[in-house]
Amino acid sequence: MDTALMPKSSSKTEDFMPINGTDYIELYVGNSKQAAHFYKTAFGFQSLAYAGLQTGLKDRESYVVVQDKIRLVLTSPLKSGTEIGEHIDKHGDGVKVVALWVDDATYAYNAAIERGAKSYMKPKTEEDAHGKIVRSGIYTYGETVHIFVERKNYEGVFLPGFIKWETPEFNPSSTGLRYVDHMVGNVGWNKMNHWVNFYEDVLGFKNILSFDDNDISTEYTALMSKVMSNGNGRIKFPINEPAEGKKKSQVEEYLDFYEGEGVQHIAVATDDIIKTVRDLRSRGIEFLRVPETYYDAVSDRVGEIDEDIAPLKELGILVDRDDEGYLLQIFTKPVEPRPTMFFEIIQRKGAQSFGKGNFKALFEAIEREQELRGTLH
Ligand code: TYF
Ligand code: FE
Repeated sequence: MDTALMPKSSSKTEDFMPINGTDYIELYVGNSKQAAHFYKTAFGFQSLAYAGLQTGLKDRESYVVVQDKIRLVLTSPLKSGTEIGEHIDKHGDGVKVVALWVDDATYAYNAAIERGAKSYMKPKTEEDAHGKIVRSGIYTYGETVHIFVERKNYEGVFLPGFIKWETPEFNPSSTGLRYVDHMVGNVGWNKMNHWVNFYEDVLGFKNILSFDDNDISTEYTALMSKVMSNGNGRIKFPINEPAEGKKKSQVEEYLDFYEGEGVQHIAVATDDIIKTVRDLRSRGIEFLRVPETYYDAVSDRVGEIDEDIAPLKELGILVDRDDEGYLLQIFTKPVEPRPTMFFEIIQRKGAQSFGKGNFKALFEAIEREQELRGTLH
């Protein structure tokens, strides 16, 4: 059949942008060597790959760390005046690339560009002794980009140009983090629907959940959020925008400090959140706390769960239930000086939602942090 003659509705029902999962997340940071050390020591990542002066690069150095399916690339410039350095000057440390694993990076790029995406990187083949990789890229919100990675003909450690990074004397154990569950973007005032349409039109994602300012508000602050998911559900991108309240929305605070739109949090999944959080705390990771009274009502709200309430209360882990099951989640404080990016640790026990029942307690905890740093006006 001539596909040009196919009605638009039928091409909309099929998944024109198959994505296998998150490939890697690249952060532009002031000191990639020390950042890699932090992600190993505090979060339990392992050394994976390196590219920099030793591999012939003159302008940048990247360290790649891995924990199960999660790969983080930490990149810093080696001189002034680079695009990376300018990104860091403007935004502080933050996520530049959310890389998506696809079977065909040339097709993915052409499909996205045809549907209106702005090009970041034309399809490019990179080769070494271990095979070849094709990568291409498009812009999303702010200066953030998506890079499509095709690795079906590659057996190397990460990407061509990278060498294995081995640190036989220092390999802190895993904290049980398994995969990227979702990644949240903060976008500008009244820009949520623009980016919802972008993910629908350009990548064929669907809006699976929406929260308005009535769902997500406390007495003082508010935001709105829509969750976008790809066809197989492996990629979930909630998009937040600030909303008016008596005081400054946490999303507006982010936009002020990041000086633009960007990734707000990376949610990583574990199979044993009590063990993971206990381990992370012992390694110096700081988490937001809800008041102890949160736990007085938790059993009535979520019913029977496998875990004892005592360790959840001790560690500050939150619980929520939906039609399909329940979830446990907790949020770190920002992991850089600016109150911008943070991590969520999540364990799903059937629930595919995002913890709506925790929003109020969580946002009040965030407000207490805003108050402490003097940004809750
Ligand atoms: O990803 C989510 O939707 C949840 C809740 O600023 C959430 O983790 C939403 C907005 C926000 C912090 C957490
Ligand atoms: Fe989240």
